[in-house]
Amino acid sequence: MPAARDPVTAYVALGANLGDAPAAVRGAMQALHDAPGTRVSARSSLYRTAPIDAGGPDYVNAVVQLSTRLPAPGLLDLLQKIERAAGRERPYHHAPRTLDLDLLLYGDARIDSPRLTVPHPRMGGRAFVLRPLAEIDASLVAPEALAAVAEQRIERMR
Ligand code: PH2
Ligand code: MG
Ligand code: MG
Repeated sequence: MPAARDPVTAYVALGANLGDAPAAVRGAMQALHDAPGTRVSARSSLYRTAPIDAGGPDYVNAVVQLSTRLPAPGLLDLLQKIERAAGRERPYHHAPRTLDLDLLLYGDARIDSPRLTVPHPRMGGRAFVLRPLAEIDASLVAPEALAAVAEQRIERMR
């Protein structure tokens, strides 16, 4: 057993564009909440979004805020385990996927390892990340950043 550590606030982006995408995203939120040492402390709405730098159907995207006692690599292991349980395959880069879980922020950590880069290097240019993130915590997203992605198609689902 690793020593207990203080909880860290982390943010995870969820995405899916194969199969029942809303169910996959909601199921992943529940799996994160149920995982040992981790709970979901805030969740955004679900959004329908146009694929960016990728083909295939529209995505369903969302962001959750976590309170986690896992170290960042352990949290990444958990995200990949939940992706695999949802039937995730990786035939090629940016292929349509049943579930994608990306670690955006882990406290105020800066991580640059072969497995993991935090903050997520591409989050700044993506409306499908910035809009749901701003819904949870507007202080994390500059208005100029939102303005810069205003032309990307994104619609809150009801
Ligand atoms: N994920 C990608 C590439 N493009 N586009 C949208 N709209 N949503 C995504 O989650 C997404 C994407 C790679 O992970
Ligand atoms: Mg991704
Ligand atoms: Mg990913």
